[in-house]
Amino acid sequence: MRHLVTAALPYANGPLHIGHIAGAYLPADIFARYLRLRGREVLFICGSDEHGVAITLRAFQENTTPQAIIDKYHPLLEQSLRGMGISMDFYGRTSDPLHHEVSQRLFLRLLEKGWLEKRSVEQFWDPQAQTFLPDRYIVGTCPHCGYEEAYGDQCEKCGALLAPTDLRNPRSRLTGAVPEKRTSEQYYLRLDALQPKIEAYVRCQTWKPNVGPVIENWLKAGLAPRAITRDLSWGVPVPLPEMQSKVLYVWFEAPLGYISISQRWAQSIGEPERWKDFWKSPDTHITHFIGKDNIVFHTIIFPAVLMAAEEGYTLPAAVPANEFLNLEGQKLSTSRRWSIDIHEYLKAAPHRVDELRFVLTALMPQTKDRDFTWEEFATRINNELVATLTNLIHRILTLLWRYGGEAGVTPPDYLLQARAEAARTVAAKIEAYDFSGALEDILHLAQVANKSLTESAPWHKPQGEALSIVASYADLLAALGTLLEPFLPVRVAPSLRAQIGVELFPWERLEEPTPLISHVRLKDSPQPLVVKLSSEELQHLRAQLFPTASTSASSAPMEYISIEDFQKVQLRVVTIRAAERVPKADKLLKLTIESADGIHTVVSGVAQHYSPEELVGKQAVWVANLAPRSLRGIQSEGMLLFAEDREGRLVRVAPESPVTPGSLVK
Ligand code: B3M
Ligand code: ZN
Repeated sequence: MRHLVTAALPYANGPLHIGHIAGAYLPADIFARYLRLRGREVLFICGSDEHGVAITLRAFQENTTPQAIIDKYHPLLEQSLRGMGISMDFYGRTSDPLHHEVSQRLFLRLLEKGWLEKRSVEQFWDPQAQTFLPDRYIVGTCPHCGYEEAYGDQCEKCGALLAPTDLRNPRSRLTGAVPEKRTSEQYYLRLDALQPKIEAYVRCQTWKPNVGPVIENWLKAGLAPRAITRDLSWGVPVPLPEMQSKVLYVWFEAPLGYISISQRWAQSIGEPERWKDFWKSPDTHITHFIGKDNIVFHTIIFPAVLMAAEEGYTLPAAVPANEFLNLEGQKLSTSRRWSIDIHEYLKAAPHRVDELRFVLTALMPQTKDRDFTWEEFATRINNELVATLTNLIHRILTLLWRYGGEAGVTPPDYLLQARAEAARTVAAKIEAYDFSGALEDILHLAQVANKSLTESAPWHKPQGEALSIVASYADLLAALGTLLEPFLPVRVAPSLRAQIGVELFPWERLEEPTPLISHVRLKDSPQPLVVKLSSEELQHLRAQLFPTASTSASSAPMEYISIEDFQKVQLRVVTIRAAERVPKADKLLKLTIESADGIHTVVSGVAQHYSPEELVGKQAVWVANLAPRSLRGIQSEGMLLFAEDREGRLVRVAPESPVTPGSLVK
């Protein structure tokens, strides 16, 4: 069995964040690495998705060209993925002329086969920008769930696929103008006519529990013809003379990128026909790793296109979509700058890549949305990765070194059985796309070994006996050097193998309860594989990377409020008369302030930025009518305003020159 593994082609309009990695790239990488260790033939590809309105929108907002945007992000995306240890065999891009050629050819093929139909459609026109608005440029209220920021092609809240005409109160994302309807001609893919083929395909696959129902809902509703051309200038041009100002819909051509990128890979290894082994062969198993918002495109539309072409394309065998990872309780968003970007993490913590992989695997949103918090980042590293796993390894290595560093290895049967059993369950879970479960099984194996080592207490034995007890655990270390490779391949697994002088083993060997090695010799004194994250290091990372959700200077559409909304907030300048720390709360200061009507108490979370002395006698802006609340048992009235910069530093906001306490800010 041959495998093609793909991970969603990231839009080249912004950086990758932790949610992307946990959603698609890390599971794809674990899967591909595991298959290689199994001895399977694997091609793992990815590449930048360089078309689509997200990119044109970004260019419009930054007053630049789509080309400049993709040329900036394409290399950044690849570097971020490689930096995270994502082991793609090839990383391509959809602006590649070869990709244009493949997409245009498929379009013409579908036209020739009668699966496309030209329709004259009413489309939205932005009177202010003087342009047709692609579906995604229009926002409005979702008719299904009432979400007010739904896009014209899909509601990101409930997942419903939409047409812009479905939206209530539509408005242009470019200018905010109310769009007008105008007529334009587009090609439609006859998904309605393809439905029986799609159903036959869908019904003979097994889908993950969070994927199957999504597909079924679609089919139950009945598939409708879907426009696959757009009035846009950026994209793959429609290869027809009468449609020169139009391009192929990005969701028509981007998945074809999997094919064109495979072709580029084949060329790059000097075997230009090799891509056919993967795309024109029933012996190839294709797995697409994606996020949940991409399900319909990969399970219905893309297979429909492949089937409609009638050219013997291999169809996707599995689409193990993940749900979303949130950050500290909020949806990750590049435009709102609520995100931890991978290129920044790699800069801030270049030696802690496996640690991030570990935490993102543990928190992988496999069946439901999960939440990343910095707190948990630290506890998972310290209490699981280090305390359970790498400390055990280090403990064994250190004892081995202490007792002589070299010995024959004769592992007891129960350890061999435990390791073989773990290798089998880890494999089964990876094959079922349960990557966090697989990682837990490895941790469990470490716990078992830890307990047995403690019980056998070699430190109470004479040196010779102690050495042979400890050496018997070297088999487990040799196994971990391979078991950990899919999960922690950047530093941890290779360093473990180097320290005990072993190579990777074929996965099958791990599943047999027979010794992997008969002898072990340490060349050097052992080095810890991972060191705990101190609270200072955590704080430092947080300060460098912790996002500050911002609405200004971002590319998110501004949400306007009325002057009446603003006037509800009563802002006053006050003078800080006294300040003290709040016991046992290292972030809080208790401030006594003077306003027009007398003295008030405010608790402020600024103790890490200001000492009490620095604030006494100073003026600040106070939100006077914020409902009082109790913080650490102190009744806090209102709130003082501080500006927060990119590094998370808080700076007091005050009038340019002193004013009478209680003066209104308006
Ligand atoms: N460019 C990624 C996204 O929706 C989208 C995937 C394409 S896969 C062919 O964020
Ligand atoms: Zn909705």
